Amino acid sequence: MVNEEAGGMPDHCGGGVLGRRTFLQVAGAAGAFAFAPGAASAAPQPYSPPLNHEQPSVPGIPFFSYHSPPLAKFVDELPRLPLIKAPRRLVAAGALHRFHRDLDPAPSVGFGGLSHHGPTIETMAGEQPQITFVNQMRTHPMAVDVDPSLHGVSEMDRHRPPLVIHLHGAPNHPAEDGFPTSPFRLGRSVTYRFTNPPHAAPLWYHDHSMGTTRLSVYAGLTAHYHVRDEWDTGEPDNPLGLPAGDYETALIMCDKLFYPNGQLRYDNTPTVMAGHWSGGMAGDTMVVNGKAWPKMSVDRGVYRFRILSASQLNDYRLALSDGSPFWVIGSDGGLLDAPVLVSALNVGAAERYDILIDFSDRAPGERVQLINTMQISWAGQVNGAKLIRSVVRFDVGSARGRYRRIPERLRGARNQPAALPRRHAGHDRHRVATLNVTLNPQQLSWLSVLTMNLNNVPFHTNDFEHAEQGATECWDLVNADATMQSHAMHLHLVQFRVVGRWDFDKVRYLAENPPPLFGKRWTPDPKRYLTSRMFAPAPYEFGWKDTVRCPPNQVTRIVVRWPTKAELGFDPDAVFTGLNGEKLQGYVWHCHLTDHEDNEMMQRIRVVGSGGRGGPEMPMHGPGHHGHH
Ligand SMILES: [Cu+2]
Repeated sequence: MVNEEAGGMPDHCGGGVLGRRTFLQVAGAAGAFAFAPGAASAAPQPYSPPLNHEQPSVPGIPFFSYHSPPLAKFVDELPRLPLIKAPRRLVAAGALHRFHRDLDPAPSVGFGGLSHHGPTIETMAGEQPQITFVNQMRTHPMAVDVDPSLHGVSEMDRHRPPLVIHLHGAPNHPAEDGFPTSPFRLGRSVTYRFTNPPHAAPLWYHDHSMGTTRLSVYAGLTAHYHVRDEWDTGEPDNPLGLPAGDYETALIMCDKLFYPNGQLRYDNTPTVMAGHWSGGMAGDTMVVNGKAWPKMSVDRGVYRFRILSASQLNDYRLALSDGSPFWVIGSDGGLLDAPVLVSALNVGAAERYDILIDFSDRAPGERVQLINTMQISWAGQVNGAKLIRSVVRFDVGSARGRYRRIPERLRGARNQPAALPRRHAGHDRHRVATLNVTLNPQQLSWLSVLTMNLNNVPFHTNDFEHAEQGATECWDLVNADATMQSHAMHLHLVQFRVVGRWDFDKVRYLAENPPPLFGKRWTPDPKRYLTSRMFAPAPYEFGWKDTVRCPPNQVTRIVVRWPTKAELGFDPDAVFTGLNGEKLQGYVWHCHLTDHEDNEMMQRIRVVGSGGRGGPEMPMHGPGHHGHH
């Protein structure tokens, strides 16, 4: 089921040319998948995301990749990540963690006393929780995989791991957003006052240190941060009728690889020597909430699962093993207007989806799995890595659950939050960004010479993006990557909307617009190379998003409005002092495949006030610290 826009790509996005029609059609298409109020009798067809843009199957080199020791599935209970309201202080520290009953405890890192991941922070919309994060990490669990040839990485990172705290999806002050080149180490701390969004949303916090994010995220420094509001309260009597308490479960999914002794492993093939950036790590064991292939006992009722993919490379396509449908009720930035019935759900790295699964009609003793059917990335396949099918098994008990119905609507009705705005009212600027892999002559350490990048420029370019506060922009994210890799693009500070995707002729695009040497901006307009009509986003992508999947051979269009200083209550372009005394300015945007962001696929962006474009870059005499508190 693919929705197509009636026309091709419009000439430009200015003055609303992108088209009211586009958005209305898109919105109308979404309605077709949603429950119309009072139409409960007409059984809707579950939506299934199309398969034609996913990774192709390629022959791999058999026996070429390393494998974890064989592990029995579904022997460990799914751990419930503890909830914590308004913590004052969270320590990041190493600990031994057992990933499976039959594996020995292994070095790991976690927040707040957990040996892996961290507590789910529960906080209210509009609040500004102030939290002190302390770095007590000594030897990095993945010390052997630290690659000092990467930009921003040093030998010190092995035994004094850097830490950068980023609250993903929040409109934070730039000094409290976790600038990647501004880490703190053993014994030091930062105190951030986060800015919560104005409505309920499933955010998450994680390490964002330059060049080592993939290793620290893999080792455990990821956790949920759930913003609640007067409707999505998290209490059993919430006005939306959403499952709460024992019937609401946060999941963090990540495919991993283990040494026989239970230790986490990152070098998944002999082409990747430990200590050298690998391009992308594909595991062979699905770990959920820190346990390999766990099981969960469920009552016969409706459950809410808050899904976060902390995968480093692979996208997942989630489904139930018997094909029965489930509902998606929210995405990165909060709830959808109405539950979307699906038979499968694509989840890219760093994306969050909020889903409901109804076990009401199942017989006691029945078992059903949440499975993954997404073909793994090309690079992983070449190295012989295989798709991981099982995720978690649900064992249905005899008790009846507390929640027995799926809400018809989540927004726009009485005693509900306002419906999602249909679209931004116009577009002030059209921006093309290229996602590519390029030879980097300055980077001669094994595979990292294949630098992943945005716009053909490295992180430390002066030719980075400037957006204007209050401006609405449409971005065409052109996946020109010859390796057929799907990327997951993330913009800090904002929540955006997905407009749609086109197929394009990548070969001709590259041939007629050959990229110059790495370091020179390269953003050819893909308009002339489109080979399809616009595909509407999946109906579960219609809400607020901060991370978007950019499949291979496609142009993915998003629309983003940059907030103003007055709306934010602080200047998003304020010069601030990094933790090591350096003057900084701006935010970052990047691919959230952590191997990619660690090797240049990340850039700064400044969100300037009017007239700010000509202002000084990182002036030497800025204010010593920001003063919005
Ligand atoms: Cu990427």
